[in-house]
Amino acid sequence: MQRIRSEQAFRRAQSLIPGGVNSPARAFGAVGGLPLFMARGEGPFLYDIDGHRYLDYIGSWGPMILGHCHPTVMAAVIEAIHQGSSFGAPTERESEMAELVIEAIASVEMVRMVSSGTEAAMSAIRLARGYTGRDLIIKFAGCYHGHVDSLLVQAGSSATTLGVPNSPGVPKGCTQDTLSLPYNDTQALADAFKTCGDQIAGVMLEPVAGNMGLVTPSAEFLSELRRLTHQYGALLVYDEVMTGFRLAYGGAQQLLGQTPDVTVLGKIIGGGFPVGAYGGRADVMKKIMPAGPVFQAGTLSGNPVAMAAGIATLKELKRTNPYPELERLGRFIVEGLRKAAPGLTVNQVGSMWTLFFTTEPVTNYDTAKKSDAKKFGRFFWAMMDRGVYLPCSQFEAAFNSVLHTEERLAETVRAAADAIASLS
Ligand code: KE4
Repeated sequence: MQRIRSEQAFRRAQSLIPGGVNSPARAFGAVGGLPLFMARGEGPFLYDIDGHRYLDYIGSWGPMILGHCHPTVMAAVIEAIHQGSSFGAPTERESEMAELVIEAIASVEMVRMVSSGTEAAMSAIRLARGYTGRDLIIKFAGCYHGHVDSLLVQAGSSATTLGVPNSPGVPKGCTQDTLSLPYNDTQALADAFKTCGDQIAGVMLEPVAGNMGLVTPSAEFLSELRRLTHQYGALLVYDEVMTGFRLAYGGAQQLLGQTPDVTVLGKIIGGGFPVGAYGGRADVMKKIMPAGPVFQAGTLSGNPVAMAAGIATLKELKRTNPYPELERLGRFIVEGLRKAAPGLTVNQVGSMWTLFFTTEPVTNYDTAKKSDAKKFGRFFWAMMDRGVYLPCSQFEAAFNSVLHTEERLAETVRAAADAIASLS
């Protein structure tokens, strides 16, 4: 498949933007080849600037659960933009968004809007430290919480893909208070709390991990997380930037029957616009300035146009409740992929899934890294040539939208069988 215009566009971008992209995950470093430049999205499809159509399983890395150019979301954005794009003053749309989030997620009593998942995660960490007066933060290898200095230790997502366990430019002072433990390892967790439990401000994790590929938590891991954080007075922070409003209207925590102290959100709540949020127990959130002493601010926080997109998206999800069908169709494609790729591991929750090029179970970062990432790269391009746009890394999750019908998923399964046969 010729992609001349993307090649030209990439060459131009490389002289202007570091690596030619504004986020490393898009550079195709993990799969080789040159990134595609997109012209537009429509429903479940993306169209590159060479005119090729792809069934989109990235969905902007999660936000586009309703598909591209959803009419209700577009109408809300157009109405909002005619009233102005940004005021730097409070608007009622921010309260409407806050009400929707608080109503949807039982553990969230108050919420603060910011402009990205990274900003939300960074603020949640500052809040945990400010609320407890402690410094230590626990995270888990393979989980990614944005490019937060103190959390760029064994990050998942593109940091994993680039093989950079922690980034240059992060002073050791930023990470000396960060413990990175293996995901799903209750013994390591118990040992950490036994050793320094009274210094731990918070524990942050992806309750269902998407940034090492899709990895699910064990019930024991989740209950130990809640028990130990309660016992030692640390805050339990669920990073639901990816899973919030994706796996259930109430997020992964609703699906898993868990109650964290703080929840970090992003992606879907912006409906494709730059929105992040962090929320949780009122007594904790009231520590945030100007209600409390913990500083956090943002010029475009709660931007009215972005709020309009997010509100329209959440209202559509609340009205249609697509989650049972997303789960059914998630199982449908995974069963098909297991037949198309006998022996390979496929993990799935709801509309998130990952085909790992390994025959072993994938339950944490180390087992995920046993996958043959090079073979995944060849599979990625074989699927691209068959009109299927998968996440461009073995260590990412694929996302079905509500417009990924059974027929389209079946086409993907047929393409996968053909692609895998072409690899041998
Ligand atoms: P943003 O700052 O990219 O909005 O959110 C950071 C973030 C925080 N927490 C979780 C669980 C996340 O998945 C992310 C961002 N996800 C990546 C993809 N795995 C975004 C893609 C990219 O970096 O370009």
